Amino acid sequence: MRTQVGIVGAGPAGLMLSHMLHLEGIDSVIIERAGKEHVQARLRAGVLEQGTFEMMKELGLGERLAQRGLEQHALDFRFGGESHRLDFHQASGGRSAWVYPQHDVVTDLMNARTRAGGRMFFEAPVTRLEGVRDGRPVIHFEHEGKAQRLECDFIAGCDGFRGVCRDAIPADVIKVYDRVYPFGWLGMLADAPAPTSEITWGCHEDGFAMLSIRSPTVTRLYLQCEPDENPDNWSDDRIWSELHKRLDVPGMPPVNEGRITQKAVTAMRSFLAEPMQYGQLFLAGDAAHIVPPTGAKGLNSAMADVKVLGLAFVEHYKRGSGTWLARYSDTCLKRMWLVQRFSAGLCTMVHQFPGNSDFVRRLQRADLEYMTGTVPGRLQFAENFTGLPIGA
Ligand code: FAS
Ligand code: PHB
Repeated sequence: MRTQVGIVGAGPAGLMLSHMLHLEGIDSVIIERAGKEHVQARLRAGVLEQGTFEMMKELGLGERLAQRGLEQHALDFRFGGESHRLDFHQASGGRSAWVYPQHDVVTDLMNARTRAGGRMFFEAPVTRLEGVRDGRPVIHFEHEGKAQRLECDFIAGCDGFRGVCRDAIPADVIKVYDRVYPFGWLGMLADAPAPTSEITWGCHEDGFAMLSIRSPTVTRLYLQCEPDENPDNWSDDRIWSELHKRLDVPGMPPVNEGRITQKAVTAMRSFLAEPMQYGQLFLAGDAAHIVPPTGAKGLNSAMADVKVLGLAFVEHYKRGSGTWLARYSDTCLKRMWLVQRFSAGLCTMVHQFPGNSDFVRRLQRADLEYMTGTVPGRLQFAENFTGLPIGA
């Protein structure tokens, strides 16, 4: 079997890249180890940057987004017993964010690839890559009990943090940067309408909390917890009690309670691998980087990588130039370090770290007051939250 671009992974990065290439007449094959239903059902990110929203519309994926996406103009930070609304739409000169769950993005992309007859193999784990430096890359995978191989011009490693593609970069070439945080997020879905139309953060001395939105009747809720927390330790009563304590403030409608339909703990990590390319192998998305979900940058950074990589493949195949491919890693890393900076900075600002001194807690409060209460503070948050420019 042969294709121009072999793609490992059918998450948002792999699917979006395949869709972009198809629109430009470039052939690709996606190889995914999980089943199609499992990939589509995974609950993850919930917020699209302005650039991701525009990318989906430009690439013909905007129909359901227009119907179901909830445009966001501000975040409500709760600290000191008060609401501090940060209008990032006004501060950024009109840029927005959209609540549109990742599983809806994946569904839109999966439907588009299926309609276009895209070649996708599911329940097909990639076992190894061969020849990424000699100009004849091969992806080895298993499918329906048989060993298979895909010959290609290039390999896009879109196989997430626990994939195999990053390991194809030799240890004396790759450098990884890693920080694991001493807390996690207990994430929940509840059948309860959000009390206001805006995502709300609780920056409380007992720990962080967030109320986000998935639909007019479903809220996405998060509570800072131990990194290895067992969700079963959290009864519904304990969950609602902590959410009210960390989020409710006088003068604002309290959190609405409802049936909790999903509960899971997400670890918090900052990770980045350099370089993001090696020979004919190009890493995109979580295969190259992980950010704490605080800044809603995981999905959006994957899309930013894919936009750069897709345009670079178009330049190669349609204009015969390899300039952008050669610069892919540098282009993505320049933006990704700024995304790491924003995500890690927010995460450090709003969470309670074990052993935090009173001095550090007071600095956190000063950071929050500067970010929400000054023009430069609001502008810096707004530029990052709605999405930094994506370099070509
Ligand atoms: P993905 O991990 O989505 O996709 C990689 C794909 O590769 C998977 O389908 C996997 O099965 C496949 N794969 C792996 N190894 C393979 C192999 N050997 N062979 C074939 N296929 C293989 N981001 C936010 O912005 N906000 C959030 O609130 C948020 N919450 C998250 C919660 C959780 C529990 C997790 C894990 C992540 C969360 N993220 C969040 C980050 C998340 O959205 C990622 O950034 C996003 O899925 C990245 O997309 P991909 O790079 O495509 O990687
Ligand atoms: C989410 O809805 O998952 C979400 C919203 C805002 C954030 C992070 C995550 O800053």
